[in-house]
Amino acid sequence: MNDSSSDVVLDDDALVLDWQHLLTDVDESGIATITINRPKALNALNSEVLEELNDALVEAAMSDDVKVIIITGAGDKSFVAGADIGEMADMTPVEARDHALTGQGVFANIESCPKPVIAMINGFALGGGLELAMACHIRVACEGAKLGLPETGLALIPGFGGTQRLMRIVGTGVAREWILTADMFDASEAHRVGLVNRLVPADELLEATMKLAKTLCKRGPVAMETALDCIRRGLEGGQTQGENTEADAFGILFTSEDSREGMHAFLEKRKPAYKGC
Ligand code: DAK
Repeated sequence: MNDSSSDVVLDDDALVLDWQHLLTDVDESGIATITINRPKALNALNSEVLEELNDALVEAAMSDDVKVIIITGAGDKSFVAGADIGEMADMTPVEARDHALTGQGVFANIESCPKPVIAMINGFALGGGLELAMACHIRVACEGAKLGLPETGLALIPGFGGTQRLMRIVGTGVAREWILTADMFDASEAHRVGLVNRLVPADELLEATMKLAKTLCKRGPVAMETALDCIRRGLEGGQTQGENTEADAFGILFTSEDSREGMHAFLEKRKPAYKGC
């Protein structure tokens, strides 16, 4: 993962980052929540938000206190309504390419995060917002949320990895339809095509997402990191290469204390106590 700069304030023995556009929290179970907090612009992603999101992700990924990360948007209307159109409108081609590379880098960091990252989709997830959700490992959405890639309606294309991730998640047929039509789709349709993992009523979104996150907190952290890595590498190579990676990773996991603990706990009919090593 790439680190990037941010205003760091030293507060006794803890590192506290002074966010302009995010709210961050870590609860006692090890669930970190990163909330994009620009509700007046429906949490649209500008360069500053992208930089802070990257910093918050790096901080959560490196913290011993964090097991699972949730990304969501402030307010009850929008997850993220896209890249900030105002910021992009007058970009030069060079600036636009750099902007795309910046966003792609941040979202690649999310996808390669060693800890599970859940997108809690609480409303509009459009353009760069849906691209952000697709970079997360699991997506939970509330009924009534609207998802889509409206870029072709602006005579653009998705520029933060959307043309690549959507087809890998839902297949080329649905991806072409979503990208070419620029339509917004209801979360129930996104769930039907497999883009959304779990669909819940709006007033149960937080509870359902926390329940999922708590389940992941109980799993072996090294095993989850290894599984995520195998899946990601598998997406970039073929089946045979992927299975070789899996076999190597499976063997390496037998060097971990946690794998012995997991199997012995099963045999001894008790709950495992994982240390993350
Ligand atoms: N950017 C900037 N501001 C936005 C925004 C956005 N994406 N979405 C909403 N806002 C702002 C609105 O301008 C409005 O601001 P004020 O007028 O109050 O100052 C405020 O949020 C509330 O929005 P609305 O008044 O429009 O609210 P409505 O409920 O009427 O409509 C809506 C909600 C989500 C349907 C509508 O706001 C909307 O259509 N928003 C735009 C959605 C959209 O097109 N998203 C995709 C953006 S393009 C690339 C890199 C990245 C990308 C592409 C290329 N390269 C560099 C090559 C990605 C592109 C995108 O994501």
